[in-house]
Amino acid sequence: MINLYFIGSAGSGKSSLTGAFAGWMQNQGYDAVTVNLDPGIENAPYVPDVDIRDWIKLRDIMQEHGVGPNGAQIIAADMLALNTNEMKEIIESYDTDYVIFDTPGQMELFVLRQSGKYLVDAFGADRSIIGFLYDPVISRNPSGFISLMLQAASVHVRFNVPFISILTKTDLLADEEREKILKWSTDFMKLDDAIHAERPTMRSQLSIEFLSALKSFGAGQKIVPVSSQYGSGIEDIYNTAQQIYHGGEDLSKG
Ligand SMILES: Nc1nc2c(ncn2[C@@H]2O[C@H](COP(=O)(O)OP(=O)(O)O)[C@@H](O)[C@H]2O)c(=O)[nH]1
Ligand SMILES: [Mg+2]
Repeated sequence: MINLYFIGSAGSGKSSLTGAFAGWMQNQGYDAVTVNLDPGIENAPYVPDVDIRDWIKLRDIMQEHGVGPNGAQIIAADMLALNTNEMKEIIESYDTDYVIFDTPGQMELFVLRQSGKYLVDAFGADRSIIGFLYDPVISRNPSGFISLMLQAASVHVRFNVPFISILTKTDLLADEEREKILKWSTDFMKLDDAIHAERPTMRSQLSIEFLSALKSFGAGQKIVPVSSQYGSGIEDIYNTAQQIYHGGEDLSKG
């Protein structure tokens, strides 16, 4: 069983990709279970098999603690850890190859607070993969792209499990734009050129060293381009995940 966590900034496409990935698995005859960890999810684009909202209700938290929606999100994030054992039991009652986790809308709630790390460890860090989502709108500019690389590096440091970088919603990008972003992810000279074109005053030596340091933290690996809307690239995520834990062997079809 592989635990696949989709993590990324608000609106980067985590929920959509969770639905698209589970749908793709089903179409291939593979088995996958979806877990929604976002108590604030609205109009979920899939029906979660396991849903944190069965344990944690934002409205109840707001009433009980006298806080607004943002405060409730923070309390809810901390409450994740309290429900881990029960969720784990339910998830393990499924006989499945993949458990796909849709994480809270606000990435830092899952990445920086204790409970996210606690949950990933409790569910088995040694069979986990993090899919880090690059939002295409932010990735368009070199400064936005580098900011996301920094976030990716911080997620990687925090969880310390194998990592897949994913560029989402590629149907919104022109072909050249998509290729440009993918190139930046592997060719730091190109990225350095681009950031200097955007920020002429930045010192070159500094940025090359900086980008190399990022690389050593797991950022700067090849990015997998996907579109949840058109189902493109989903198979590449699956193949990469299989490569990480099963040496590239396919699952048996059920
Ligand atoms: N065009 C397009 N829009 C997408 C795609 N994936 C997600 N979206 C849209 O992006 C917005 C945020 O997606 P969502 O999955 O809720 O992001 P989350 O906040 O990270 O869970 C929604 O309006 C989605 O319909 C995609 O592949 N293509
Ligand atoms: Mg979501």
